[in-house]
Amino acid sequence: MDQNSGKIWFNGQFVPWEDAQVHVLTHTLHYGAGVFEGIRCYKCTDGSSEVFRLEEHVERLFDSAKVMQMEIPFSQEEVCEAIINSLRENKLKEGYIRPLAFIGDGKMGVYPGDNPINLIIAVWPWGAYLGEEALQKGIRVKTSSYSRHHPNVMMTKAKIAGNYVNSILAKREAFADNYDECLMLDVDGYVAEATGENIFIIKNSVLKTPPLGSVLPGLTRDTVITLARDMGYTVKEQRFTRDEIYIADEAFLTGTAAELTPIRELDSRKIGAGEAGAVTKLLQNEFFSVVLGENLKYAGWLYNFET
Ligand code: PPE
Repeated sequence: MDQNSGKIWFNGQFVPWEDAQVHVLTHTLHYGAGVFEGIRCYKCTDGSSEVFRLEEHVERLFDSAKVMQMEIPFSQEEVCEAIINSLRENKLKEGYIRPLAFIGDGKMGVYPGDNPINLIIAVWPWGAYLGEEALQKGIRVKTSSYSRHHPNVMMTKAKIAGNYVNSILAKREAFADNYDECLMLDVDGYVAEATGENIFIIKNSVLKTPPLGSVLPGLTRDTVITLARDMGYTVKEQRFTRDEIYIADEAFLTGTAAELTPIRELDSRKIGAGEAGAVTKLLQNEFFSVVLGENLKYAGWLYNFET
């Protein structure tokens, strides 16, 4: 299968890919009030499969829905089960999982009234988000002319579809200038995150990442903070400016899709030696050994299942 085939779980039923359709007056299509998740399933080194931090992703989906005052008509357990069943139905041993809760058609106008809340779960094979080379060699990043959300304008703890309009504007700008990704600053000018990833820098073996405020509380961010501390590194959740990245030894992005992607250049300045840094590589190796089920210490993060 690919992104355009297989079965999609739609409000409790599996439907063929081509039949998973909605009306053009779907409320979310007009106003962006939908909440979603991005989750990865890995084929482990021993041949089994696992979904990484499944329950926590589903919890974040429900948290996002709560922020948006959307009542998902299923329980968190039912959604976890539906995700595993989707992987089985599509015979997917490894790939990406995209649950989306959205407001259906009925009343038009900004106030969604009693329009129904729908839930779909799509799964598809997805390799390295920013390319296999990006994982090895690192990416080129440019500071965006767009600011990241002010926490009183958009709700930054929630993964809301409409939040990504800001990301799309920024990503188009970065791509037009031939960069792989862009760095987004908060409204005060401090480093926030990238369009779909959190950011870390390393200086003298100390890691820094922006505190939660204008950034999504990334589960990969949390994973990397835990792994780094367990490896003996100091990790500070602290505000920093873009020039602190220019003079950092290393920098990298984290996200479910992007995994752990080194940054080799920001705004035409090489970061460190202009390649994936040594500590970044150690963390990347540790991350992949965990998600591939090679490190039993973190087995609690893996939701193993039989396909
Ligand atoms: N910040 C943003 C804005 C974001 O969208 C993501 C995930 C993260 C940080 C990292 O969060 P986490 O995945 O829990 O570590 N972005 C998702 C969407 C990517 C897409 O193109 O769609 C993802 O990585 O799945």
